[in-house]
Amino acid sequence: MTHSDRTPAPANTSSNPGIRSDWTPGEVAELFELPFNDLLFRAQAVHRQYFDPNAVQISTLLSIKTGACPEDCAYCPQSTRFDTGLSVEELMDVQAVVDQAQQARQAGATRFCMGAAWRSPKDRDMPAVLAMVRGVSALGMETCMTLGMLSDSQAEALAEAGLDYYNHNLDTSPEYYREIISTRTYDDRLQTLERVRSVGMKVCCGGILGMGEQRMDRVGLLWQLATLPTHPESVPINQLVRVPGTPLADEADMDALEFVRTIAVARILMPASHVRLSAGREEMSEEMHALAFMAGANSIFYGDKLLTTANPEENRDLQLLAKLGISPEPLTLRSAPLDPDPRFYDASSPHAA
Ligand code: SAM
Ligand code: DTB
Ligand code: SF4
Repeated sequence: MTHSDRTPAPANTSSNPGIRSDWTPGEVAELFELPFNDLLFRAQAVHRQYFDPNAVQISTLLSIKTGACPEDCAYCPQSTRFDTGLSVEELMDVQAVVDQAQQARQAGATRFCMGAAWRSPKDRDMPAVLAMVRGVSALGMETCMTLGMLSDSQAEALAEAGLDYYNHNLDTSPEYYREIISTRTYDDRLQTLERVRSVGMKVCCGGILGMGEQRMDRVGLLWQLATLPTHPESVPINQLVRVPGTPLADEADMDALEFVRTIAVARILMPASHVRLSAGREEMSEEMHALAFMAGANSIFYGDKLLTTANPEENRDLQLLAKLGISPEPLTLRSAPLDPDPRFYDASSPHAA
């Protein structure tokens, strides 16, 4: 199945009057400065215009190639430059990846996100990567990959194989980026995003909060995302997972309300995009999750592992979603319905908690 066989995601172009790509940095900063309740009220109103407020999209992650990455991203446990005690794993077997996707599908995920610790894929890796896309796609799941920078031909090959989403994060503002990564530039990232877009794949692009950046950097990141010609369909907002051995291991705690504010501003700026409450949930309370969903987050990574670090246990998430009356967002892009784990539905009954 290729892209053209799929029903498009919600309208998300600058031609849609509700969706703007001409935000100014001043407007973004003003949103951040609103009184908290006013900000959340606006975010909720926008959220309800575009989405079911009681549904979250469920994605599951798998690291298909782990560690020994030549890049120097200061947050990342997979860089070869930092001693994080991670065991290096070569590119996985195609069938093993498809088996993991099958399990994720059974557990209720509608999207399977495959990540590789590469600066960019080598052409010799592409046949296996493309086979993974086709294999996971054949299960009736949406596919996402994050493999680093792409050439034109790699982007074309992934689109041709039927990859739905490509994740490539801007991570932070252009100014603060220089403090975090030296081995590739912001412009390199924008160029890969442009390549992904030009071959017709959906874009998953967001950033990390809690890396010691200032509010103006959060403004800068969201402004970059919200002024892309077409907003990313998926906007992951990660809270830094502080991994011992990385340069950011001892960063101070991120202010929880500032994190929620950032989600709310993202929701207002990019109303038709899914905003994902991404890494860092293991350290977040139920109340923090509830505020983030109230602010407009409507996607999560589900499953007890992110790429290399921990994510909340499935049962804990099921209980929380049940308490909040939130259900998994059904996958509408496929003709074949998914049959997720019935625990999802048991758990989302009002009597389950
Ligand atoms: N190597 C590819 C790349 O960097 O483009 C793909 C994999 S990389 C691990 C994907 C994303 O994970 C990064 O862009 C970053 O936003 C996020 N990430 C990595 N380590 C993280 C951490 N410790 N805390 C939060 N997010 C993290
Ligand atoms: C994204 O924005 N967050 C995910 C996914 N895209 C690839 C990765 C989070 C990684 C957290 C650290 C780890 O588990 O290695
Ligand atoms: Fe490598 Fe990606 Fe980690 Fe950067 S974020 S060190 S590119 S795996």
